[in-house]
Formats: sequence, C-alpha cells, structure tokens
Amino acid sequence: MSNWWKERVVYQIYPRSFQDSNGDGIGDIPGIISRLDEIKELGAGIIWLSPVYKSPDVDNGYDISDYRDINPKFGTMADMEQLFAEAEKRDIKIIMDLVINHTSDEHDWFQKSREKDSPYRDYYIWQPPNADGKAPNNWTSFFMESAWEFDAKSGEYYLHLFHEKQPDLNYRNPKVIEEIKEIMHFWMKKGAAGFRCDVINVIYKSSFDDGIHRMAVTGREHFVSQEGMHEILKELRRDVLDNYDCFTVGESAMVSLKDARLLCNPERKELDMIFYFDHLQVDRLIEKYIPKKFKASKLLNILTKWQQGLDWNAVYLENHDQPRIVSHYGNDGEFWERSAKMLATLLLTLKGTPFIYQGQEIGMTNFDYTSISQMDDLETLGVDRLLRSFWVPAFLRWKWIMPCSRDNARTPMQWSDKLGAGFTTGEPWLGINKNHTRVNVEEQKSRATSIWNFYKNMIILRASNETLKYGDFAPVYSDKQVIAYTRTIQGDEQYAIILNFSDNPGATPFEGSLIGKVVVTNTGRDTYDGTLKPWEAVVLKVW
Ligand code: TEU
Ligand code: CA
Repeated sequence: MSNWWKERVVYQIYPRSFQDSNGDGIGDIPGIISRLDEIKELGAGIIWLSPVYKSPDVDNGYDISDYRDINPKFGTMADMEQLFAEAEKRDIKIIMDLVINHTSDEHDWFQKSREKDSPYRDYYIWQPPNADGKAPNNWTSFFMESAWEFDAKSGEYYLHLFHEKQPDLNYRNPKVIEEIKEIMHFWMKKGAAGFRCDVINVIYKSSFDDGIHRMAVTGREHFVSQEGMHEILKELRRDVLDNYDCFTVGESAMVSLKDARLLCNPERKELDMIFYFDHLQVDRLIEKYIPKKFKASKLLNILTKWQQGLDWNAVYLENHDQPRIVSHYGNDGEFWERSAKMLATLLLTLKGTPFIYQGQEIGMTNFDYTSISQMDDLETLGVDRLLRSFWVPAFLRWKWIMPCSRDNARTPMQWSDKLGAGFTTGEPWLGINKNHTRVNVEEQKSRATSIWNFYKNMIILRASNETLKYGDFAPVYSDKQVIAYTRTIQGDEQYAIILNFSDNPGATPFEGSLIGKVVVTNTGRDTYDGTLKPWEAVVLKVW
C-alpha cells in the first residue's frame, strides 16, 4: 500500500471553533463542509477531526457517551456522511479522533458498570476503598486531582486518569478490546482514513501499587507505555487497521524515545507515528506550567534526538492543547508575520508528516483574555486550583497559566475582520481574539506576502521535493538563538535550513553546508552571507 500519509500535509480541525453555520456560536459539521475548499486551496490533503461524537462536553468532546453518534451541537450522522463525501470529492482524507483510554461517565457502558453484578462491571477499573476507607492508591490525574472517584451506588472507587467524568476503560478485559475493534470498523466503513489515538500510551495499567509522589500524574510508572499496551495495539492493527488503507498517529504522553521506537517500528505493526511533547517544552519546567528561558540550541538537540531516533515523525508545533506557536516560540508583536513564517519553515522542512492546526496558517496568537473567569479549559482550571493550594498569589498564577492554557488554541477561527470574525453570526461559545480585525484568512488570502500564502507555497515546495520529504536530517549549527540543519539524499541533493529565534540579528559560520543558493526566505533576500535578520528563515540549496 502506498505511503500517501507521508506525502500529504494534515490540517487539524477543532470543530467547535472552526466554522458555525447556524448562528448558535458553536462550530459544526456543515460549517466544516463550507470551508473544505479553503483547506484544499491551502494544500492540505488530510484532515484530523477532533471529536464530533455524542458527548456531555465536559472535556470538549474528549468524553464520549456514544461512539456511533454525533453531538447534536455539531450536526447529524447524515452531515458527517456528507462531510466524508464532500472531502472525498476534493481528494481530502479524514482521520477520526479515537478516544479510547476513557469514555464519558454518561456512556451506557459506564452506567451499567455501576451495578456490581452487571456484565459491564469489568469494562472499567473498580477497586474497593483501602483500609482507611480512602482511595485505593495515591495516583493523581492529568487534571491534578486524585485519579479515583468514589461511587456511592456500588461502594467502590473507579479510576479516571483525566476528569472524574472520564472513567478509564479496563484493557485487561478482552470484551473491551472487542468493542473498540467494532467502533474502529464502524468508522473505517463510513470512510475514515485512519485515527489519531488519544493518550494511547496510558491505556494499559500494569499494577495498582502506589506511585512515586510527584507534582502531577503520580502513578505514571504503572501506566505509561506498559508492555500490555504494545500487545493491544498489535491486536487492533492486525484485526482492524490492516484491513484498510489507513494510518494511525498516537498521542503519547511522557513517552521516551525508547518506547516511541517500539510504538512506531514498522516491523512491529503497532502505530505509524506518534505525537510527543518534548520539543514544545524547551522553555518549560515540570511538564509545562512553569516558565524557563528558551534556548535554540536545546530545541535543536531535542529535534535531532527525535528526527534521527525515529524513521518517521509526526511533525507539529500546535494543536488544541498547546499555546499558539507564534506566541510561544515566535514574537507575536513587532515580528509577528516574520516569526510566524520562520516557524512555518521549521514545520515544513523537518522529516515527517506535518500537522497544521487551524489558525496556525494565519499566525493566530494566544488569547487576549484578562481574567481566569473567561477560561473554559479543564486543565487550566485544575492547574489554577493546584497552584492556589500552594498559596501561589493570583497575579503569579495568571502570569504562569496565561501563556500555557489550552484555551489559547481554542478561540474561534478568524476568517474575516467582521463582528464574529466570520466564525459566527451569534454569540461565540468562547471569546474571539480582538486582533481578528487584523489577523484573518480573508485579508491574508488576498495578499501574496501573507503568512497564509507562505504556508501554501511551502506546502507546494515540500510536495514536489523528495529531499525535503525523505532526506536525512542532520544538525549543523546552533547557539542560543539560531539553529541550522540539513536535509540530504546522499549523492543527489542537500538543503540547509537556517532559523533565527530572536529579536536580535544572528549569524552562522559561512562555510560547508551553510553556503548555497537561497530557495526560501521570509525577508526577500536573494543571497546568504552568514548573517541573519531578527526571526529570519533561510533555506539554501547546498548541492
Ligand atoms: O490530551 C492528553 C494529554 O496528555 C494532555 O492532558 C496533555 O498532556 C496536555 O494537554 C498538554 O498540555 C488528550 C487530548 O488531546 C486532550 O484534549 C484531552 O483533554 C485529553 O487527552 C483527555 O482525553
Ligand atoms: Ca453551530
């Protein structure tokens, strides 16, 4: 089967913030259909659709109450079928978000599971209280609370690695695995081209012993990347995925390179690629909420580790859980446009399948909210609660949380400068950034030098360039603000990519692989002499 998923660029849609079609302030499936032509025009060939399934929306759809039904906020199954059909007409494939570590507590399975003698009891992870009547162990969730919730109905606790309304499924129960296979077949038959597998490396819990005490996610050594997970992924691959022309990308929390190599080794037949977080945490302490100074050389070290460590990467700088990259590693003020293009150059010249998150292609920035009361994200609210418990003062909590909150990426898509940003004619479910009057698709499509057109041109360049797609990656130079790397097909072609992550001018040695003909810049220069303007990106053809 072909490797179309290595050739194409993926565009991630977060449905509730993409395009509203009926004025209720919530993006929906008919809205997505109405924008397929723009996705095509940008040059993306695959859509990753964040969850559209039936859900009480406690975690914005990552809490599913029926895997075979559509959230009425987003439309109907008929709308979904039309989306598959309209996408196919345009040769766009769609991958679905497979959220199977947990369901919603409102899922029928969980409701039945609350009866002690129900055949569904073992679909979830139930444990009696410990000797003191407390939670069975000291594990804490990704949302910073105990990972156990007491259910009075059956007098036992159930496990939830995320919100208490997201109970974890029990992957020691073969019936659960059979159910998941059926769900996967269901969506493949509807027309899906694969899956993005939510937190896939924590599905198997190998013991329920206490974990080493940590600030967050205590217990992780018992459920991150356990052997049982590999076995399950092989089974899903063999019994479902191998029957279709499709691919999977697994989101992997706290994954090591060693485990990632096991997950993505084509011979082991588990996943095709994974999302890791390392490269977005160069300037973060303790997972991500405490800031530290950015160093470009550290970024290059991390990129090198993963680019050389895996045969094929999922390359991304943004998603619905991350701040906007131009606000994070770029400069969203004076050098907004230039730095957004520099980051586009990075994304589209690494080895792997590039993922663009909605709005990234126009350099959307972090939100401009002024208080925590404007926020929606569960993780943000959890971190705020945790910091409060350590008596961190309000101004400091805001200072830390603001740049990292997941809501930064969730503000509505900025299509135009109009009221509602062309996203909605009603009251948007989450505040629209006021800069939509300046930062929007309509303006950028009409201007040849815009970020949108830069993305478009980079996608065209990558599509026709074997070296940029498949060439080996090697680091060449880095300092605190500049990185340079090459992409090479031996005996054929070499490109050098030189990027400046600073408001200050930069420089590289002017020798070896750092001399060549300029093929891309974000400043309009036509030769390279070893000096860089602030936030400059240069791609050289070396030979
Ligand atoms: O995210 C999983 C996950 O690990 C995140 O909590 C991640 O560590 C964090 O957001 C980084 O800041 C996935 C989904 O992408 C997320 O939206 C869901 O809330 C979560 O799973 C639960 O399904
Ligand atoms: Ca709507």
